[in-house]
Amino acid sequence: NGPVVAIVGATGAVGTTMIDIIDARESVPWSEIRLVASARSAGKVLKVRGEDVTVRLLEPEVFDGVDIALFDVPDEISAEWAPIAAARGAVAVDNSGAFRMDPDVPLVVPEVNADKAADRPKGIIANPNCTTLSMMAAMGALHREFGLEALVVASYQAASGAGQPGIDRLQAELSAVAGKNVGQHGGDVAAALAEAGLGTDSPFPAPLALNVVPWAGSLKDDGWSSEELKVRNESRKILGIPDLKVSATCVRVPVVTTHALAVHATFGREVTVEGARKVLSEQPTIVLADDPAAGRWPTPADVVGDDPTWVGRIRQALDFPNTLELFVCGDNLRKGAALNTYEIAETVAASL
Ligand code: 2RA
Repeated sequence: NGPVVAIVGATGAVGTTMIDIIDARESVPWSEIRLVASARSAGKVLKVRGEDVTVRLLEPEVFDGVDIALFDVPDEISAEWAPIAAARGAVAVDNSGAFRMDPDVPLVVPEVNADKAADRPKGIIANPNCTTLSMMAAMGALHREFGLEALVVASYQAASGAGQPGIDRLQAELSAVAGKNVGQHGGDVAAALAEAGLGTDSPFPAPLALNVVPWAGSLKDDGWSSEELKVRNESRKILGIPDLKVSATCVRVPVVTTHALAVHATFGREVTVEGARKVLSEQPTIVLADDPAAGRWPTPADVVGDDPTWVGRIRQALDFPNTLELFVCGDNLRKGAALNTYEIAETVAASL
């Protein structure tokens, strides 16, 4: 009989993507897939691999008999409940920010550092933030070959990074501006949203429809956003380069799902575009879409719903030695969240 897996937060944007991923797998190792959520969603019935599963309430006893518990819930819920699951004998794989930088919690991207999943003194494994994660398969592969030294990143982050409320808000804003003469002189997006009854109680700090917003997360010291610091700190931990130079600017764009990143990556060894293309084309979880003459490059619209990370626009920086420019797109709900969490669970299950 296989291990028992629990999905905590099964009814959220990431939880439901997790169920889609499980449904699409040819086979799964689990003898039971337990769905868990807060009182608001407990009792709902969801289909998993063709069978009705009733969502159970998040309470300590729900982890009895569970081997691996996947958490797709806000930081404060994970902070409280992942240790409870671990104390009841489960390996907790957590997709929140609660444990990512804890030195006793590995931060795992299976293509890059699967070996770290075995060293989990707290019984907890963390899944990276979706923005960092979107470039990790590519950066890990290039680092192994060319020795990464510095990253300068600008993100183009989708609304679903803010969960279902982010998706709902962007869709409502798009409906409010559709067909209206706004976004040019004399047409004010904010006024159109107000006219449509959309208040300022948005997951985003400015209108997102017809706009780009240079902010994601919360305010940290010296004007940095929490999201930008996550890109720096998590990249260092995952790649195992404590002194990696990283500078990020995180931007929200009116895309529903799939984060994109423009990456300026400097290496310690000589790197060529052809060499990078060869390395990336050999990775099973990367799609190389890099033929500008044919108009082939990654866009979120191509990548949404896809498991691999797509990479293109690979150029040798003209004024920076051993430096490449790349454009990377990854579905933030799949590889950026649910898929990577599930792949960690598969890695752990294989070792039980
Ligand atoms: C965002 N990266 O896009 C965050 C979510 N984890 O908002």
